[in-house]
Amino acid sequence: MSNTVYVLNGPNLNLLGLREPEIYGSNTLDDVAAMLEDRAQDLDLRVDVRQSNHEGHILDWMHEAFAEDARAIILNAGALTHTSIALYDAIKAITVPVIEVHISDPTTREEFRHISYVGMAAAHTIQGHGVKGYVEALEYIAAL
Ligand code: CA2
Repeated sequence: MSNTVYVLNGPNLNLLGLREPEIYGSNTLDDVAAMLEDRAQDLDLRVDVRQSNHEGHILDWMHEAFAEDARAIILNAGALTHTSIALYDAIKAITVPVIEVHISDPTTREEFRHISYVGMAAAHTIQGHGVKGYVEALEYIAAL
């Protein structure tokens, strides 16, 4: 098994820190990548942080993580969380543990965010802890 953790971010997360700071805070995705790289060093892990607005890219990256025998996947699938059975199937199909992360807590927001297909298949979920939830997910993976 490699020591690489894929950190996959779905639709609109390229806007992190630039829009809706009252919900998602003011850190950008580059800031999150820097935080994770920092923590990964201490934990003897490597992070590969990616973002796409296209569901197929996220699916292809999950398959890549499986083919590369990655340590784990941290997945913030954005709104695809609440719609994508394809992501559910991908998580079930691969043996790489998937940790679901949400910056906000979708269960306290609009009802359409209350279902998580990702969460139905993921090994663990961290939500509502802001961007530090990504670092917590990395620590969780290091302890597996
Ligand atoms: O809280 C989260 O991390 C979410 O996954 C974010 C998604 C939302 O659809 C989920 O319900 C919960 C939305 C991503 C939109 O990303 C933006 C980030 C900053 C500013 C604007 C949009």
